[in-house]
Amino acid sequence: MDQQEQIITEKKIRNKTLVALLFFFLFIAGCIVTWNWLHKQPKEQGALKPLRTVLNTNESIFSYFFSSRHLSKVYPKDAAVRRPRVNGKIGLSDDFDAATWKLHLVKAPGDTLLISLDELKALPKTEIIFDFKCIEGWSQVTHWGGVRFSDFAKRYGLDEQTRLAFAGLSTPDHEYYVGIDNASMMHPQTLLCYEMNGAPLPMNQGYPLRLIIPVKYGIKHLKRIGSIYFSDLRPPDYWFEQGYDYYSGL
Ligand SMILES: Nc1nc2c(c(=O)[nH]1)N[C@H]1C(S)=C(S)[C@@H](COP(=O)(O)O)O[C@H]1N2
Ligand SMILES: [Mo]
Repeated sequence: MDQQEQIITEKKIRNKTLVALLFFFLFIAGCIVTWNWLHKQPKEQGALKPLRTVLNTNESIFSYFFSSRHLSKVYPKDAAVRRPRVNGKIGLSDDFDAATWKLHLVKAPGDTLLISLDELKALPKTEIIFDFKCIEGWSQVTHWGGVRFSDFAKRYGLDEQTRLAFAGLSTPDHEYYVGIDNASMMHPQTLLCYEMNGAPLPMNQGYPLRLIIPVKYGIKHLKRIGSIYFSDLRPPDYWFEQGYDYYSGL
């Protein structure tokens, strides 16, 4: 009796093991088939089409839950690194003439305001110390100062413009450019930034003016802003064209 029970048990174990192995191989085969299928799909805006669909779906879910009352975590000043890493250099050409720089604020086609750094510095200054996150996987607590984009929008009468879905920003040489939803632009922690660690921005960190937008990954923090315009259509975006997520929210 005891012996028989044991035999049945062993048989059962063997059968179960076989079934488990079978499922395992079916799973692996499924992965291979899916992988091959995925890589035969057409590209859409730099990414394989099914992946782009996933990114776009995430975007609609995350932007639905986005709230300007939700703030990124802030840190004390002494938590900030003294010499932040310099990452991208696209659009920071050497022939840039800082002396003649002005921000081109395109309110409408044919209606562009030229704004100097001193005019921006005359607006209320806001500082933020937060964990800057790059999509490549590193992050750093860094300290920035400048004018809140929402304060800037109020000063320059951008009510109508910021009701459109997007802002488009670009370097003076148009080599680097980003598109950002205006809900994120108007977030209270989004800055037109002219200071790092209490000093003017270094050249390679975007002097004279960069974007600091803690609700987004690093790719959207455009250094050396040349122009800003507004649109209901998605403005062109450098990394989006390389297949990255357009929204890139945190
Ligand atoms: N003009 C410009 N801005 C840019 C980039 C760039 O290549 N050119 N790289 C972006 C990326 S990917 C990151 S992570 C941050 C890095 O900012 P930092 O160099 O000040 O660390 O800047 C962003 N802004
Ligand atoms: Mo980045």
